[in-house]
Amino acid sequence: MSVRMSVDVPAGLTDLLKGYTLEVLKQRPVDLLEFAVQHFTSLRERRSFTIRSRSPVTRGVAFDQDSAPTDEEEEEHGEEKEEEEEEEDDFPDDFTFKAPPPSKCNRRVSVCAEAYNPDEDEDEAGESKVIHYKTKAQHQRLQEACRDILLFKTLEQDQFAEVLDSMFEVLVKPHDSIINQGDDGDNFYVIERGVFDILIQKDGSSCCVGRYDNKGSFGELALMYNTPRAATIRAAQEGALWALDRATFHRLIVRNNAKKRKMYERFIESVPLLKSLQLSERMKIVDVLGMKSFRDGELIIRQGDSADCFYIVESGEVRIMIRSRTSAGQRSEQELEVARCTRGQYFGELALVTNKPRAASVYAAGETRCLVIDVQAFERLLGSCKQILKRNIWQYEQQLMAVFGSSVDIKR
Ligand code: 1OR
Ligand code: 1OR
Repeated sequence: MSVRMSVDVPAGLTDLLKGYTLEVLKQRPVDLLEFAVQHFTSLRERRSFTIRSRSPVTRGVAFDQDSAPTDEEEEEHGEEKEEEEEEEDDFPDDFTFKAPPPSKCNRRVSVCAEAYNPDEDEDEAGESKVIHYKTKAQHQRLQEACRDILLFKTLEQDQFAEVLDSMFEVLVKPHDSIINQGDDGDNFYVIERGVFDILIQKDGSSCCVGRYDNKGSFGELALMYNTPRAATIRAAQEGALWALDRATFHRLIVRNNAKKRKMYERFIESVPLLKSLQLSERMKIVDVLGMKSFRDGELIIRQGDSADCFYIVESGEVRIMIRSRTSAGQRSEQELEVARCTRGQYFGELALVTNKPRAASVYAAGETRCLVIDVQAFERLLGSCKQILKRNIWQYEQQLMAVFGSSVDIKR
């Protein structure tokens, strides 16, 4: 005999669970329980928060902007809605979740830089906007983490705002693998805090080739070139990341790269240091570089600081200044100009090649624009230029002797 049980499913429960499930499928968190805590906490905070954010999102964890009300509609129905919200479930009955555009994660094709044309990648990108609600504090932390991310530096302001809207927080515990070498790419990650090891599988064993220390970003390669993940990224301690999904990364970053290539192709070709590289290698440099502008006299590099990037002057000029120490160990007050770099010349390579602190301070002489490459990309992409860099470093030593004489010891 079969027994029928009648169970009352509380209103809103299905949508609540559906929302969580969708987010899990989209974001693929490492820790489901931790993610559930974050997800539902964020929902609860949102409910008790009168939302007046720049983006027109009023509810929902991530949904298509089209389904959100406009500012005018919000104004009109403002009071009414606040009352409604008091009594309402988390999701209204007519709320529809929009699944992210299908990813091509299961398509694992190796694409080299020349063959890949982001302009042709219309369908991959999709046009739907995904917005992840953030509290004010979260938004501030996200902005701070993204301030120096080179891939974002050449975006227009509204594109950058869209990127921020689309990002979501991922909390990690020690030993969590955020990315596994060989996997398909899902997200791009920006570090808010934490130390992350870069591991490469070599001859059957895993070798740590570098580390991110509380700043930077990773996971762009598999998304840009549709290749398997090139390295494993593992948390060395508890930390927090901000993730950008593959579709949004394509729509905003990869498309922007097509523009960047057009803008910088000729210039990069003319940089003597990069002459020996193949076109595809130069394009890979363009894909990951950022651009920074400096005002007259602005400090670009401070002597003694630790190094995380390398610069090429695009326009203007920089002054290389050295504060020496005498053999008695005294640091001289005065900085002495030892060199200048103009368009096409590079600086900031020395500390990356020698693994030592910055050997000099660098200031902008007039309005200056520089292309910037981070240390990981420098290691990855400029390995074959190292001979040239080393030869030029030897020239510094000679200059040094000529300027200060042999009695002066330059310490950083
Ligand atoms: P991804 O999508 O391939 C792994 O996923 C990420 O690790 C990769 O993007 C980069 O963002 C990041 N070689 C390859 N990938 C690296 C490297 C790297 N460093 C960081 N990533 N090398 C180490 C350079 C210090 C070269 C090793 C031979
Ligand atoms: P960095 O990473 O040490 C400062 O950051 C940059 O200034 C350095 O890389 C070089 O790119 C540049 N002559 C010319 N340029 C120099 C010199 C230098 N030192 C650093 N940079 N030196 C000769 C002085 C007459 C000093 C050599 C130690």
